[in-house]
Amino acid sequence: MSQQEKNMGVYDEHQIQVLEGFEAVRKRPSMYIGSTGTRGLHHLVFEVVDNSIDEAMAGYCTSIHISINKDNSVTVIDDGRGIPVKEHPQQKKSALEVVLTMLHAGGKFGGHGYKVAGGLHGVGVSVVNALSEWLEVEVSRDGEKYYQRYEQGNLVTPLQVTGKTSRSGTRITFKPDSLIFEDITFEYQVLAQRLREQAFLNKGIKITLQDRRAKEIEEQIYQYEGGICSFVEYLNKNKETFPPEPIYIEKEKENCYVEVALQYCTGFNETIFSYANNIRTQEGGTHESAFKVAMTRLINDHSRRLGVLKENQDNLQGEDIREGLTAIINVKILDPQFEGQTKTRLGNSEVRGIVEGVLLSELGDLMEQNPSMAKKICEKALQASRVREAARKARELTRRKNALEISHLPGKLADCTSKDASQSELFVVEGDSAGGSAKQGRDRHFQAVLPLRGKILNVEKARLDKILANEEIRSLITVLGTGIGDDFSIANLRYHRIIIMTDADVDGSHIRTLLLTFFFRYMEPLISLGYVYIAQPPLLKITKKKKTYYLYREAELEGLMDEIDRKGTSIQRYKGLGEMNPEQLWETTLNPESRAIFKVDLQDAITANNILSILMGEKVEPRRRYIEEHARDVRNLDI
Ligand code: 0RA
Repeated sequence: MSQQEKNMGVYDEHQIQVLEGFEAVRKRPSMYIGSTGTRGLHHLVFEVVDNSIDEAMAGYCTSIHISINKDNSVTVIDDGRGIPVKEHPQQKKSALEVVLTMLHAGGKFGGHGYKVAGGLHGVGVSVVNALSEWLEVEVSRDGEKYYQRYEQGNLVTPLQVTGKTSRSGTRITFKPDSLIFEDITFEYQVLAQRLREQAFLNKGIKITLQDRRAKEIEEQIYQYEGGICSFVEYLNKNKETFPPEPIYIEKEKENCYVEVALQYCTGFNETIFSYANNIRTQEGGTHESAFKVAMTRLINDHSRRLGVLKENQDNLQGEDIREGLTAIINVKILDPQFEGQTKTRLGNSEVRGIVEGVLLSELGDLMEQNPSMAKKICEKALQASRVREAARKARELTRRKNALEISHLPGKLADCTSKDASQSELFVVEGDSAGGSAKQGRDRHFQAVLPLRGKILNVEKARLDKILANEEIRSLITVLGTGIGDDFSIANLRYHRIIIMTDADVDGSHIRTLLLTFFFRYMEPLISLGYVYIAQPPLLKITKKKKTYYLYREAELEGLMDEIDRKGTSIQRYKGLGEMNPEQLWETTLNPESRAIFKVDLQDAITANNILSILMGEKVEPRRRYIEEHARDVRNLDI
């Protein structure tokens, strides 16, 4: 960032705008952080870290350190400017206190510099403060160290000078309030994943994540000089790729920073992640569509020029050009507008022309300088267009068939009586015997069961025409009612909960992964709109006299045995769903009152993408290694 822009973004106490107090936050936490479950809990950390990242984007912070402490409190340390501490002119208290106690105060709405403040985050550190049992802040600024402590958002230790310092920065430690959150246990992987992503998006920044809860401290450092190029390499880790190094473009134009990295794989899938001000724009937007438009134009122009496309041939289509493409589009703008159902579509119209212009000139130059690479891309797109034509014919065939079959859903489906999709659940069950128990055990008013025989086709490796020829996939598509790919329509979805129910073993994980791959590739909105769930059947049943306990994790056994007297207990280990009778299945896995199910979260799409390509891709060695490493910890295969 230029010096001029740095100056433009100089904040002081005066610019902090105060909007309102925060009593409401503790009453209705979900309004501010989405939920009081795991997602909301981790959101607290991201909220604080986002502020540090803002400092980095403004050019003042190079390093962020996050630690999960023994008591489940979290410490975030950065070397930014430090939150201002002087008296706020209107509020008559220190700016630090304003930032920590007033909603939306923090200079974020001052309109200077690229800010994370988006539709999802940017509620402010004050919300973290309000939802913490306690929070301590230490600011290093102007040669001094300052300290404050809050409890449930109330100031208990007013601003103190605690010493001298030659550095600057902010250190915040907070402990989530267990009165607010269902469970205050942080998950290392959830934090790791998003912090890694942030490190990719802000090249050079050093993000350290430390877990101090175990005897041996776990620590990982995320720092990528290659930025989003490293991100593309990470996504393509186990794939065959070209060109050998991702293509990289970076330009700042009219207060808009544009950065794109891309690389092709020999496979068929399109993996495009776009971001605006470090927020993943799941629903795309002007930056992403500009990227697609520019790519389509460039590849068509070059295909003509290089003679790959003859005069009498039609233009290549966007989807052909993007087959096998992995790309990251990262823009940073002053005033991002987020739109759409999940507020993850960038709406700023000025971005369209800027991104398109940058790509046409920069990527155009690169392709001209490297005609052999350009030719390879053009030829791959041409090949894709030929196959698309073949697949279209195959699809028309299935569509016609479906039209005939629509009146009778597949015979193995045990449908529910309710016709109200919002009330209905579909259990997709591994194997006929478990399917039988589920059919008997369910509440047929709102629960439908579709048993799947054996493993469904590996959709990562197969093309559309083959996928559609597969019996299990076809019945799944018919039962869900939505269609797939471009024909997908959420309005026709017949169940608002699709619950994948597989055994708690490696085979079960595999089937679950296959199903998720299929949803992820061909019915993505099902996942992003939160309709897909994973059932968690118990591993163990402990009986003592008349009492029954179901355990979902091996690790819980010891705790339970310490609690109850070991004498006279019997332990049953479930090898599969098939071993449960209908009543047990109802109690543990079907009954909404007592079952454990997880919503599948597309925030994990990046992890999913990697796990999927490891498990399903062409290279055998990483798959073997992955399965060996995770065979004992089946939960890790959850996506
Ligand atoms: C308000 C104004 C300024 C910085 C910050 C807040 C700030 C907040 C956090 C939260 C974690 N780390 C942070 N670092 C900075 C601008 C400061 C200035 O003008 O000097």
